[in-house]
Amino acid sequence: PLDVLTLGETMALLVAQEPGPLDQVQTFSKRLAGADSNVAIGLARLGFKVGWVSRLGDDSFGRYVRQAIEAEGVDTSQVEVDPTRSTGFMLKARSLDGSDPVIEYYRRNSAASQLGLANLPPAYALRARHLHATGITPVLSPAACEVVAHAMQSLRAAGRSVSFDPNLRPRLWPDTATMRDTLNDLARHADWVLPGIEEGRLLTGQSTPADIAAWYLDRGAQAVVVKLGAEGAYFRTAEGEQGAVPGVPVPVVVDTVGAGDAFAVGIISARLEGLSWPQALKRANWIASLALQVIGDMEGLPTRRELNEQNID
Ligand code: KDG
Repeated sequence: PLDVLTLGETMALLVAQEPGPLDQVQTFSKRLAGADSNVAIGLARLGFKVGWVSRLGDDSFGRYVRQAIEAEGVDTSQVEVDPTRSTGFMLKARSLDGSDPVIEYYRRNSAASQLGLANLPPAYALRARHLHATGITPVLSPAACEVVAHAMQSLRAAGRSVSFDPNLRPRLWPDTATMRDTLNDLARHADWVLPGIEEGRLLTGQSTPADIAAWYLDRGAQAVVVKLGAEGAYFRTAEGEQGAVPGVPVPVVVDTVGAGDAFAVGIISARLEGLSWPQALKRANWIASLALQVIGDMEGLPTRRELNEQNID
């Protein structure tokens, strides 16, 4: 059995070692990028059994991605190698003031863009007790969108819990309306919806965290957690419980990418352990604060031992 299932594209990430425009950068270091595998790795570090479903090219980036994810103890038995397509990669600039760094994608028509129903055998999916889906996988292609929708519906129908992080990547969508409608349709199949405040505003047209949460609760969510950046996070449940938990101060924000995934690791792990929503938000804020302090997208994610030493719940 698996605790958690994720599916989506993971790319090689080339992070600039010096500031400046990407075309001027001389030295990059190679890491991993991919919201779904970031969450998988974070949960595996906390001792959960996690499966990550994807497709990779038969190339050096593909072998690197697979090895790095396997080294974290994540199950990659359902990862398909496509000899006809490449593994995607992306470049990330060095931001010196804590603002979101400039990124450049090389992922169009990648091996992972062809993810589809064939990649997720029902027997494998049903081994999981929780599915975490992100709004990045559905933009890869209609077939990738279909497998995400199918996974969400079938696991929920089987009584498993489902979380959904909209993870807006506007430049990958044809237009805002398509992005909004597709992601809101998917969110209907989630128990827990985890938008950032700006994402929630764009997707729902509401402005306050409470109204954004109410909008998703009206459409079938059991709980909504709205990420408020440095202010922390707000939650509201279908039972009417609500609250806010302040953020964990960070001395210097080194890189914002991956903080939302780190936050999801905190929420999912805490809820699967039976902790309360306020405890889950507290853990999520702490893990997100670690992600903000490293240049990679997943290097900041803590081990179970580091979490225990924190004594946060
Ligand atoms: O959430 C972090 C991810 O966005 C990052 O690791 C790369 O998956 C990625 C993407 O598509 O931007």
